[in-house]
Amino acid sequence: MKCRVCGAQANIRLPQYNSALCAGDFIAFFEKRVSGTITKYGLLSEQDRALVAVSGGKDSLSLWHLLDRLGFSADGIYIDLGIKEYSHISLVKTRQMADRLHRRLYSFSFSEAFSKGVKELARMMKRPPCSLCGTIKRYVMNRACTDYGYSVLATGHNLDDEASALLGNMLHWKEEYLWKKGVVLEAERGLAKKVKPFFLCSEKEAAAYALLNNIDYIYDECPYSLGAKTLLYKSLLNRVEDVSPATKIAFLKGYLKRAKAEGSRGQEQEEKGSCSVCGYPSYGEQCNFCRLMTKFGSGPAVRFDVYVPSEP
Ligand code: Q46
Ligand code: ZN
Repeated sequence: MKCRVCGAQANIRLPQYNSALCAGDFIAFFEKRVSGTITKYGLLSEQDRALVAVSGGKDSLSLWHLLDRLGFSADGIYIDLGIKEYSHISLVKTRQMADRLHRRLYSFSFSEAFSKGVKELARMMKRPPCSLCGTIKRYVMNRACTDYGYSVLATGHNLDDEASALLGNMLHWKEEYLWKKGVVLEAERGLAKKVKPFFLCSEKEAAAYALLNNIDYIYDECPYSLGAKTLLYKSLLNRVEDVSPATKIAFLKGYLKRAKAEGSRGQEQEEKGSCSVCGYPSYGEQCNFCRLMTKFGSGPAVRFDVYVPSEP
């Protein structure tokens, strides 16, 4: 198998592009694709200050590294869920990347804020861990953007994450979520712009990029991640992809075209009011986060630890 660009021994096969590439040409190809997504969908400009949501996994650390390579000014935000060994290793990996890039890393700790990890807090609040975690993470990451003056929050969601979530929403006709997936969610009252530069890049590509750039990431996923259904949808899509390469990309690109026509965000904005506590957009009198905090018994005291790597 030869590299399609230089003819040397290829290191990675990319059937979805009918191609195979050596390490150097794959890195260049991957960076160009992400750069193309950023330009095409208007994700970032040179004036933006971005915050990358980093978990210590391959996608988010590759994204942080890649944005830095492309010359974007990007710091990191890490949420410590208080899951013993997993959270400890994740924090070490994210700090390593902050050191490598000489970038700031903000972190928010469940244990410090609530004296409990995500599992214990979820049990106390009688909520599934991921639902509670999602509410808190969304609020906290946005707060980090607004408190420290970042215009964009970038996440490492990849093609496989997005395609499986979309398939799940379609199979169950979850109309309320169906048209809300996208490469970009524009800023609105108090909410920072959110972007997904890896939207059209597969999990395998992100893993190869991490490996070829010696990015040290945590292999384990969050223990609450990947419910049985998400795993099933991912494996079904992979089986289709094996027989018919590029199906996943076509699925998401087709979706993006239709979602644009739906223009769901505009409608949604008109229907939403403001949270009486924090002022963020909310369907009810209080937003999900503030309701949670009221139930927890304290106000939304959100504090960040700021890690500043020493100069090179
Ligand atoms: S929601 Fe659930 Fe994730 Fe939170 S508890 Fe882990 S898996 S981290 S994306
Ligand atoms: Zn609120």
